[in-house]
Amino acid sequence: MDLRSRAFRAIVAACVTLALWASLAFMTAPAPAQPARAQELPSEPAPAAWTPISDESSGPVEKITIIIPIFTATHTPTRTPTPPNIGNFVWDDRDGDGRQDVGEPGISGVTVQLWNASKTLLIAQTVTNASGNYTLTAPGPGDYRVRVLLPALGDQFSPKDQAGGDNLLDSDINPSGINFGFTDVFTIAPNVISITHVDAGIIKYRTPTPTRTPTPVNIGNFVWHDLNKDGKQDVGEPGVDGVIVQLWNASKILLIDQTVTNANGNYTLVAPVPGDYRVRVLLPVSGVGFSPKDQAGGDNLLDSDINPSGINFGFTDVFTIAPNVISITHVDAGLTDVPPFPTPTRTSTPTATATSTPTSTADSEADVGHEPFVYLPMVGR
Ligand SMILES: [Ca+2]
Ligand SMILES: [Ca+2]
Ligand SMILES: [Ca+2]
Ligand SMILES: [Ca+2]
Repeated sequence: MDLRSRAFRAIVAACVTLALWASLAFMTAPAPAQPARAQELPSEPAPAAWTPISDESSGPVEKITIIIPIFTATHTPTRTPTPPNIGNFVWDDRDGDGRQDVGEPGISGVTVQLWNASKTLLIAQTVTNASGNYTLTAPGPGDYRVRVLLPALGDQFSPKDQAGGDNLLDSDINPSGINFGFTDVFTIAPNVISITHVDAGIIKYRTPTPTRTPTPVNIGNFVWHDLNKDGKQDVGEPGVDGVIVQLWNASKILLIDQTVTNANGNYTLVAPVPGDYRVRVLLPVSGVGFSPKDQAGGDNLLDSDINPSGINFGFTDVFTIAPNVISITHVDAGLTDVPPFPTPTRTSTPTATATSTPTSTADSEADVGHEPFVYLPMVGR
């Protein structure tokens, strides 16, 4: 074919036109949705390339290079960033030391938030699960703070950074100051996908255990006539009426309470509070003695507890009333050689002596055991 032939030139012109139209169409691909733009195109001045090739204006055409722009979708292999996770533990710091100790459980239902570093933007929020764990997701690497909301009135945050530098065992929330409730700012580096050491110790408010008003403790209860003097409360051995029984402190310098046995030989003393005490029994009349102590094979309900001799003559040993005890009934006294009939009539009520402090019980055993004023009737025998 002759390159200068009219037909060939027409073909070339058509190809150029098509190529240009294709390029224009490609470059304005989104534009077809805009009718105005589409309408403008035909009215624009035709580019030079549109100039028809004519026999008069052009000489022989040896070579025509047609450059058709090719638009390919450029695929840049940028990694879609994995949103980093932040966690993970809110726990009940029962000893309040700021360490995650064995036996300190997680707390569920605690609101945990992710904030920007300047605390002006709440980014994410979640709630701890049944184990006290939480996960917040940050949008990407950067600087953040975690905030924890105290779950109940009176709760406090544990002291921060108290695990000797072990970030997995400490608490990271500021318990006071301008950043109260927030961690310090931490940075998530671009290559980090998860951090699990942002923890919060909470010292739960616990209703204080009400201090129990000590219930006065009753101490009793039996003074009996140990007929066979064996130190055991045997069948047929009666109680002794009218015997003075006292409650003393352990060191025997303070008389606390005093009473007198009833017709059945029973008595009750009242200790104001739990503590260490001694009971003292005053021999009613001259000639009466105490039974041997602790002779019932360990049965404290059947023996006598008064020292019949020695430095603590007339007293029991020290016994302790524990805080949970409201009554003890095993402090007993066996008396020997109790006269069968009342001797002298009641001449005086020895209440006055009760207030006198015996200065030295130890060095006057005989006197202690035989109070000269004690002449109480042995009635009811
Ligand atoms: Ca702890
Ligand atoms: Ca930590
Ligand atoms: Ca006996
Ligand atoms: Ca006893």
